[in-house]
Amino acid sequence: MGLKEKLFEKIDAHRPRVVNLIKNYGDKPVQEITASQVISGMKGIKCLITDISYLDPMEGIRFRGYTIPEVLAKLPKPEGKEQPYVEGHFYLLLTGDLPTEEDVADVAAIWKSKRDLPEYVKDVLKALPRDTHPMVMFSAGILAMQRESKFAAWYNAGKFNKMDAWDYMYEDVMELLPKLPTLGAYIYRMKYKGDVHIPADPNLDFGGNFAHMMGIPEPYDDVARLYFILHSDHESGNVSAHATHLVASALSDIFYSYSAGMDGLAGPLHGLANQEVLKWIQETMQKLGGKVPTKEELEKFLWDTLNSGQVIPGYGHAVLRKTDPRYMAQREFALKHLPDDPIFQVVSMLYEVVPPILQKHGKAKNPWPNVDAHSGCIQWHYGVKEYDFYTVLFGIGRALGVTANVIWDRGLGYNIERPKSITTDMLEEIVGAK
Ligand code: HAX
Repeated sequence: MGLKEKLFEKIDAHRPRVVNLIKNYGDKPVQEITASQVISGMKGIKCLITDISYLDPMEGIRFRGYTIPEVLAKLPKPEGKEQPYVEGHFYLLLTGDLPTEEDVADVAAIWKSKRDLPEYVKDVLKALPRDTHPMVMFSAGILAMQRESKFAAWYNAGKFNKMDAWDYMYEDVMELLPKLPTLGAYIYRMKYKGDVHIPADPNLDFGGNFAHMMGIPEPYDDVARLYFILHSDHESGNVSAHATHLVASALSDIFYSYSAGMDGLAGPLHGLANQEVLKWIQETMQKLGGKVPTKEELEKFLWDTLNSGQVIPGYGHAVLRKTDPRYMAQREFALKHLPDDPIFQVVSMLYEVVPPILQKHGKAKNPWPNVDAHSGCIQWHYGVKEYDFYTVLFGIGRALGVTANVIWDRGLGYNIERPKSITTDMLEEIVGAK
């Protein structure tokens, strides 16, 4: 059975559960909400629903119920490669089932036929000043392709109905996803490599072809596969996933909605953390004599950082309470492929010395490293030294999860999002503050 047929079977089987919840349990309370949750970014409010991934505080992210080590072990891999096909991971996110080799080959065949960028997208990118941020280029390139949307054309033709909307959203997603590595590599080579481009290799998969178009040899193809899979989804309340879902809830197509998600990812509190960690490590090394510091030097530097009121970048997490498995997956890769890299050695030393210091410091609820403590170091090692580009890499990966979510949103007929706001006076009155 092809991906689309399988998906429809799953959506159709799921629909009665949503109807049952709304019809028979619609007025049951889910939780109590406090004033601080209302004021402080709605943290912990259970008001979104997704089956694509779930973030367990102790285990980290589970994709369709599978932990990261399970996903990396169970998904099919290209011959002779260490990391799985991105195509297979998308199949898993979308259907909830592990793909066979044949399923992966089907997705790969569809994606290969759709990965060329329209010429007008290149024109849009070229028209932007060359010092434009790569995330602006990425978002603009995606938005420019909106004219390709089958969902928008179908809606505009007056044919919209809730039962079929997933089909048009699916078609748009399958048009968009394979173009993202091409768009990312095009931006990279235009901006940083003298506008000299490398054509796609028809024999390569999503991750392999991205590495090829970036002009970076093996094992960067495995870095790309790993990176895209690790960043694919993190529940649906993070800014990029939520923004994509929110905009799509207005029945905007995937080009509008994913572009909006990328605008959120570009913010310093979201997708920028990986470059900030790398910058901090490099500045730390600089301050400590331009070499790998000793443990004692590093410990003193970390205490000075904390005592001056700053945080240790790459450590702590709003939900996780142990080492981020996305960090561990990258650490395993680095231990095998770049054990002597000086930046990795500092990353490793930090892993040893930061947690006990943060525990002694006593503030951070989670003293363990998050994904961003590691990712910049691997990119730098393979020659991607342009910090600003790192968020584009994150964005290509994030597309896999957020697009799967939006297809399901349409499949299950979820409504336009419209939470209620109140004034400060009203909140004060509700909680008895005046
Ligand atoms: N170093 C020093 N202090 C830290 C800390 C760290 N790495 N992490 C948390 N704390 C402090 C907080 O600043 C807070 O102090 P105050 O009470 O004085 O405000 C206290 O410990 C409690 O914070 P928390 O509840 O443990 O953590 P939050 O949920 O508030 O914040 C953050 C989570 C990830 C933002 C936080 O741990 C942090 O700033 N870490 C460093 C930056 C970083 O690594 N960001 C990347 C996050 C990964 C991610 O989600 N990417 O998308």
